[in-house]
Amino acid sequence: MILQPIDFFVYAWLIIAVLSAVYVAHDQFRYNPEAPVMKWGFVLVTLYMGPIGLLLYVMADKEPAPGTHERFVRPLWKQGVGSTVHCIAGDATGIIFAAVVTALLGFPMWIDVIVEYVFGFLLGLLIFQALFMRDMMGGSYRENVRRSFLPELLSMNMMMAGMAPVMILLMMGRDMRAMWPSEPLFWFVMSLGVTVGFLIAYPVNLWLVAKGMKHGLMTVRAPEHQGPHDMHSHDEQSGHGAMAHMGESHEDAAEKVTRPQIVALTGVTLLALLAGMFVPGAFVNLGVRAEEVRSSIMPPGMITTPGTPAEAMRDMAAVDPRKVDYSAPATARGDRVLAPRIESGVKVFDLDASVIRWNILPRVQVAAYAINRQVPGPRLDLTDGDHVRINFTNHLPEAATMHWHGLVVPNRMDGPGYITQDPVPPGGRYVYEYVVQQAGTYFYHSHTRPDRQQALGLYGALIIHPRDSTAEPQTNYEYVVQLQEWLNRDGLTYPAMLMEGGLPNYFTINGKAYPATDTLRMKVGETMKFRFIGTNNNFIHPMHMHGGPFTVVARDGVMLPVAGRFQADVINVGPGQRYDVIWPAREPGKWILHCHIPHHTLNNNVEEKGAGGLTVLVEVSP
Ligand SMILES: [Cu+2]
Repeated sequence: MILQPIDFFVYAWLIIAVLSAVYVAHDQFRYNPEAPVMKWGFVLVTLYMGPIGLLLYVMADKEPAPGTHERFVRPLWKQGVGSTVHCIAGDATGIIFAAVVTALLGFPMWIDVIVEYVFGFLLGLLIFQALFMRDMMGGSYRENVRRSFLPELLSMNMMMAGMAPVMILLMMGRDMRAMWPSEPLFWFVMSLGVTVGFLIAYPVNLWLVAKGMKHGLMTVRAPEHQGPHDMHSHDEQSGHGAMAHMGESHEDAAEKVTRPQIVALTGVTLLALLAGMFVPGAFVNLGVRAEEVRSSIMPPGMITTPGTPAEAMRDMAAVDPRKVDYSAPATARGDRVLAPRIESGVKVFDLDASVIRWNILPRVQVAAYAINRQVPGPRLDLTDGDHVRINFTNHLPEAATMHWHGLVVPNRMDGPGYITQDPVPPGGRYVYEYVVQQAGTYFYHSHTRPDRQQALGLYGALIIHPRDSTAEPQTNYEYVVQLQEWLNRDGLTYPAMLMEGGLPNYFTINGKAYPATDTLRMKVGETMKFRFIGTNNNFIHPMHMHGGPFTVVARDGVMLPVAGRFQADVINVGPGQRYDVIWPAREPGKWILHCHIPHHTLNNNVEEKGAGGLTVLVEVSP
């Protein structure tokens, strides 16, 4: 599934890698007179490095015309390529195998890199060098292990010095899918890591080949091409035997490898290795385990440091689009009144949380945490004294609870997760039951990680009428205003929060941004009660009405005594606050209700039809 624009490139790269490897395998085994171990080396390296591996093969090893391989592969740079290919094939196979296993076993990243190094080194040394090369080198297996140890160490150190930082920094960057082996991005990052490891290991291999300490490319021809010789005998221009001829080297003292050279080179490669493995730890948290963050994509601009725990990453991560289980029609509205079932005098409501696709504008979809497949969740229209039972079912990918904001309820019905109850796990259910003892404007919302869950849409209105309906001020109309901030970028929805990278770019009233918000219609002389609810998480929204002041008649569900009511044309609605205001239509025309933070009346910083976001149009006719 394509979640990010980069995914197109990732899939293309992986397909090209497989096709390239198939071509190289076909060509090597069918036509190219290369030693079997090198044939395998090129196939694996092409699988890991994709088009780069293919390029190396055709430039350095593929016989251009029959009988020319011996001459073609002679240049030192090609021998260096061969040596590096051979090293990388073994090392990278071990590293990738270890990376998959350590991810699945749930090791933290810092253990991953150590296990990867050990596996890569051992596979390179014991299998690819000592075992596969024994035929070429002659001698016993043990002898070959001893002889290969130093070249393998130097080469592997440099390989890992290049590969480790690429793996660590890309895996633990914004898109943590790269940490999990079932994600294509994991394989793409591995591919980039191997490619960088190849480049870093190349100079050392070049030197090792020049000094005759490692193999380069070889030519092995079938007996009919080779005449009476044994298949394993080397052409004198190729294979190990060729080393002595390379670079017109002579067996003189100036060309001999010295102990100081070996010591200095070993030291530098070890330093490079340690730097590659542990310097990235200055930037990312190497204590994170892949399974903790396996599908997290962090918002652009989120600050992660070595001290950022996996839980913080999950908290700010995008909703995984693969978890969406319903797409609401673009025209669907939230805040629908939910009719209760009456069971023995109890009003029973079913609230079901799940991940949905929701249009906040005709062309802008968010992935929302929704109740009963709408944003905001359904409105519960209650009356003071009602006995209610609410069956809360959680189909979200994380545990959740419901809280009845402002209501007096038994403590175990209050909803704060881990405080008054265990959070309801995915697939779980909890029954909230209480008798309503208040009247006014209230709301419900998630109280488990509300900074994430409520920001993604887990809230809805509780409108509670007094037993005596004449006890509240009467108006011609009522309109509930539920606010929300959204962060939606490149098709991914993140919970908007006041953190670096978490700032919202869309704003909605009742789940829609202007111009998709409702248009209210009234006549001059009629009155409208707006019930503002601070269902949003982050900002105080100064809600402003054009066309003259309104009268504030209630705050936080509590009716103000007549003497305490006041007129205003801006009311600051903070998170959790409610205000009931009554506005009389005085003049005909188009009057707008909007937040007075101008950024909140834009859609991703774009003005549409004169406004955006937190704006509602009131059309007053004469
Ligand atoms: Cu605002």
